[in-house]
Amino acid sequence: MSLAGAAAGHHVLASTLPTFIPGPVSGSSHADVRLRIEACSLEIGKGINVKTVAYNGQVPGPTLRLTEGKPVSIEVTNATSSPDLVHWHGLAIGSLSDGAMEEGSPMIEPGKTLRYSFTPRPSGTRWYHTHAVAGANLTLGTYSGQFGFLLIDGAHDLGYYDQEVNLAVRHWEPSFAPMVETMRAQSANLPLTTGSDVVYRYATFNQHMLGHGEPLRVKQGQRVLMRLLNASATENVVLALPGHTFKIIAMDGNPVPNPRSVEMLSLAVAERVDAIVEMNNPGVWILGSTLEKSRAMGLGIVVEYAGQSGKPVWRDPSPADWDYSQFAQRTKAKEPDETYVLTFRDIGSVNGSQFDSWTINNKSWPDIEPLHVRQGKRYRLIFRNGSGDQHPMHLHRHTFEISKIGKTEMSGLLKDVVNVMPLDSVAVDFVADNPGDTLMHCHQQLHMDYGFMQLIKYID
Ligand SMILES: [Cu+2]
Repeated sequence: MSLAGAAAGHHVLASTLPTFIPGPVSGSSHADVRLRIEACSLEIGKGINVKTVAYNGQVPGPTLRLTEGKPVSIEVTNATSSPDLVHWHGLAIGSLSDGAMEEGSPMIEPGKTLRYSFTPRPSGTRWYHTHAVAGANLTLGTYSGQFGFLLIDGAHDLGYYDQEVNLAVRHWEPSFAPMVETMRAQSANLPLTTGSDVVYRYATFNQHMLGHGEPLRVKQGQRVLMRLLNASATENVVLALPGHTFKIIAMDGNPVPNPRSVEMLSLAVAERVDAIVEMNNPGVWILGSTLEKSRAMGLGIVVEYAGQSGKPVWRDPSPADWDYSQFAQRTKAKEPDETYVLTFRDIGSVNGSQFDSWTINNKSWPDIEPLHVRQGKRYRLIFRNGSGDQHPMHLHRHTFEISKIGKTEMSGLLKDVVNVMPLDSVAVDFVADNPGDTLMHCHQQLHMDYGFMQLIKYID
C-alpha cells in the first residue's frame, strides 16, 4: 500500500504522516526514541529460553514516558523478515500514525525504518504493541514479544505513593488445541464449534515466570502504585495478591469516578489497571493468577517484605464476580445522537480454515461496510455477544464511556477496551472527535485475525 493511496480521501493533515527514513539511521538524526523490532532469546526462567521478536530485544520493550501535548518523534527499525508496524494503544492521534494498516498506517518492510511523529494525548497508562496480522503463524503479531508500556504524564494526579511498578502479563510458546475442549471446559451448554484454539506453555509478568527473576521488594507501610497490563495475545486473566487489596484508581489509564478496593481484578486482553496496594501485611506472598494452572505456567511474581523470608504464600480470594459498574457512577450516561447495534457471532470454520471465523452483524472483515460517524456527534455502540467466548473490544483513537452492561446503566467510566462476556451485552458511547479512519475490533488476536474487525469512517 502506498502512502499516497493510504492518505487519499482521509481528513488527515500531511504533517501527521509517518515518514520513512532513507538509508541507515545515523546517530545525528533527532528522533526522541528509537525502537528496533528484532529477534531475541529471552530467559524467562532458569534454563527456560523462548525465542521471540521484541523491541530492542527486551520484554517489555523500553518504557516510554512521554508528556501529554508534547510532540514526539519515534523511529522504528524493522530488523526482522516480516513487515510490521507499531500501534500506540489508547492515544488520540492521526490514523496514519496510529499503527493499524486497516486505517491506512504504513507497514514497515524488513530492513526499513519509519518515523512516527505525533502529539501524545490523553494522559495515562497506555501501551504500544505490534498490530500485524498473525493468522495461523503463532510467531507473529501479539504472540511475539512486541509490546511495552507507554506512560503519558499529564495533569491528573494519582495521589501519593512510595513506589511504582509496571507489570505486564504475557503468555509464551503458543500452540494449537482443539477449541471444542477449551469451550467444554468453560461451559457445558454452549454450542460446539469446529476450529482450533491457542494454548500456551509458559506465562510471565514482564520477562519472568513466577519464582524466577527478582521479587517485588516492599516495606511495611508503603503504598505501591501498580500499573497492570494484559499484553497477552489471547488470554484474559484474573489476578490477586493474598492478604492485600488493590485500590483501583484508573482503568485503561483513565481515572475512575469511584475508586474502590478489591481483592481480585479481572484484566482482559489489552486492558490496564492502575491500583494502589497498601503494604500492610508483612510476609512473602504471590501476586498472580487466581488459577493454579496459570501460576504453574509462571503467571505471578513474588512480593517480599523487607526482613521477611520463607516460601511465598498463595491463598485463594473469596469468589466474586468482576463488575465494571462498581467503579462507575450509577447515573445514566448522556443520550447519544445515534446508536449502532453490533451482534457478534462465531460462524465456525470458513473455507476449511483451521480457526473459526467471526462476524459483526453477519459480516466478517474485510467484507464489512464501515460504520459512519459525523464529527462532533455522540455515538452509542451496543455490543451483543452471541458467542460463548469473551471479547475484549477495542476502539482505536478514541476513548469511550461504558453506559450499560446487561441491564445496569452507568456513566463516567472511560476506557478503550471493554470485555464483553458470553451472551452479554455492553453499550459504550463515544464522541466522534478525532477525524480519520478508526478501527474497532476484538483484541483477542485469534478473533481479530479471523474477521472480528470493523472500520469507523467519518463522513461530512
Ligand atoms: Cu473476540
